[in-house]
Amino acid sequence: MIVRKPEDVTASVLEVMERTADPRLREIMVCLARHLHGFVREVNLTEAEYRQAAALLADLGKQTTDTHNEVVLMGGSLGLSALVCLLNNGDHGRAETSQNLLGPFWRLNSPPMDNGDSIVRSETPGPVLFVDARVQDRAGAPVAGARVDIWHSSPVGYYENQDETQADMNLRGTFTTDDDGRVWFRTVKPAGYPIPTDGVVGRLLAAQNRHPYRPAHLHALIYKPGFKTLTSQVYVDDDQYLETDVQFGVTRALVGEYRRREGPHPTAADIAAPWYSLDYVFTMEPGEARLPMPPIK
Ligand code: MBD
Ligand code: FE
Repeated sequence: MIVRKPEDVTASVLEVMERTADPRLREIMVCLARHLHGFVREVNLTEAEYRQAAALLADLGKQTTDTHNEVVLMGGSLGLSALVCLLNNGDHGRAETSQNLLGPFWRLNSPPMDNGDSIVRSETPGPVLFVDARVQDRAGAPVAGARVDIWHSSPVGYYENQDETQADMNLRGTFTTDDDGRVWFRTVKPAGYPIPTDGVVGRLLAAQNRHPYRPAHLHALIYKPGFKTLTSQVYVDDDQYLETDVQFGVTRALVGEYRRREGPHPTAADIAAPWYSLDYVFTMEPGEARLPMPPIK
């Protein structure tokens, strides 16, 4: 089509998108073209702004490495990962779900552990936390023999791979549920975590006067054939950033009750008060047991 007016561009792009061979890709490309063209019209995008947008997308790519993904961070900072998660789980957003964001710090080969073990592998100052978790199916029946891969930041807010003072795989470990669907272990209480702000995402946060914090959380990746692999996080209920998570990940169902204990620990005399305990129930949904691509090595 030889273009005579702006509407002609949109019409001829849509016509081309309609020729996409794969039906799902066709649906996506037609809708994407419609929204992108509509967006440019609605905000009256200028030529300078269009060039800036292109440079920004290129920067997102350039700032992404084997150990850092600026694109994923931006998706989270725009709430896209949270939205995609909720629309694809818990009966398409109609029911509560334990599913949540994977985040950028899951690693392969987290060490296998026995129930009762500690995942503190090098001196990590901070309040002791005992976690007792149960994995159930939608009917409430225990899921036995599930692999529960746990990882979290330290009490000062760094993941092991970002912090030279922590041993390799500190605050990471994989447990197996017993016949009652339970795993239990000892660790330290995680702290809120500031996402990196030295890239494009940092510029966005600065422009909007946003803090870079995620509320403190404990990650779990739960795997058992016959269930959809459960990517979950349990947020700390006394965290000041629960309402303003920079990645929009906090749901009601995932705020855990981290109970603060002032008295001595019943069995371990070496544990200083306050220490914490967390009891939490994860619910697995039917679906495919498939591990994600590790975001880092
Ligand atoms: C994190 O620790 C995290 O869990 C997510 C989802 C995004 C950035 C950092
Ligand atoms: Fe995290």
